[in-house]
Amino acid sequence: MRRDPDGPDGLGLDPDAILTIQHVSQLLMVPSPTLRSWERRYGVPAARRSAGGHRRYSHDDLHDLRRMRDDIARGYPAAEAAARVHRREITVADPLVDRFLEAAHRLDPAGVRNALDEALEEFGLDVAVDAVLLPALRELGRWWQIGRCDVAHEHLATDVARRWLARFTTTESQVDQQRPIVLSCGPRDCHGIGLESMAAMLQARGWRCLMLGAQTPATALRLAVEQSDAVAVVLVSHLSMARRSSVESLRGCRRPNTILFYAGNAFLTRQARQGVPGTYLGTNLSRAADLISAYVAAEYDGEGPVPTGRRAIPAEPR
Ligand code: B12
Repeated sequence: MRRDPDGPDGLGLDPDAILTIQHVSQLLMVPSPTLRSWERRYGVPAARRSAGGHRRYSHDDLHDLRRMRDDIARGYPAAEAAARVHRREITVADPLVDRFLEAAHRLDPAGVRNALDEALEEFGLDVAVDAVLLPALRELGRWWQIGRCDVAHEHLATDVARRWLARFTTTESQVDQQRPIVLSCGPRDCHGIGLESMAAMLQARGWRCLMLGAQTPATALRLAVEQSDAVAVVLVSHLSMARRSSVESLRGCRRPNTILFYAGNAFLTRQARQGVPGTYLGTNLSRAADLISAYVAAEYDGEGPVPTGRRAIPAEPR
């Protein structure tokens, strides 16, 4: 996977992109023979075929395969993981979003935490973040805007969310020989939950992360990248008024062997991504975490340490 430093939108993230089995295998770090046997044995997914009969995967297929991989990594037998994929979890996550919101509205931190813990238990970290935590925070923002809740409810929910995410981001790094992934908000940005969620997902995938967090000056980010010889940078900016200083900060990090990634509502439109160095990560965090993993693994080209967190998916017999 050759990366283009001034990256177009990551191919892996264009929702309309149709992917080959090689690309899916690289993105998910699942061997192609395993992907073929999952389809043959469990119908996950029912991939379309090209004129030449080759499998062609949509993003929904990628999502299903990611669920299958994560559930097996969490110890589910393949057949049960496939059944859960076919059951489509999103509908099941919604009640947990409601419970998160109701608990925040009652100023009940334990209730908020329990909703997140149940999502983690039921679906694992990736889906708990993408299908429960972030939608709940977005909805809380909408409630604040229509006057249905107060900033107090927002602050309480944010505090519980940050403590919950901190459980997955240990400071003592098991892989301190690894060149780190540096995570930072733009110099004028305070919205860091997306970034902290990404740190949790990357650490769960075995990558070493250095978190600089909210309102990081460009000079501080550059120093951290240089001093740690960072393998990658993830910069998040959420407010359009903060976009320019964030792009400057990202530009300041350009160096030969550091991969640049960016995300956040400040970059939602293609126009806002014009001239921004690096690869845009989109709005699905688990998909972005897989893309960062694939790029960083390619950067190591197998020379460097292999991620430790996730159990490798064994190659299935042909
Ligand atoms: C919690 C919160 C705060 C907290 C942040 C605490 C923290 N440590 O993060 C505090 C109280 C500090 C705060 C402050 C402000 N906030 Co505020 N905040 C929110 C709230 C409720 C949730 C934010 C959140 O975490 N959302 C979850 C995120 C991650 O999900 P998302 O927004 O859908 O993001 C998607 C994509 O952007 C992308 N993404 C986002 N982050 C990342 C990271 C990675 C790695 C990747 C791959 C993708 C990704 O994927 C996400 C999911 O699809 C939002 C409401 C909302 N709609 O989100 C308002 C909101 C963002 N805030 C808003 C505003 C206006 C402010 C203030 C200016 C208010 C003020 N007057 O002071 C300040 C600005 C501070 C600053 N300089 O940044 C507005 C922004 C409007 C706009 N212009 O876009 C919102 C939308 C509220 C509203 N409804 O109006 N806020």
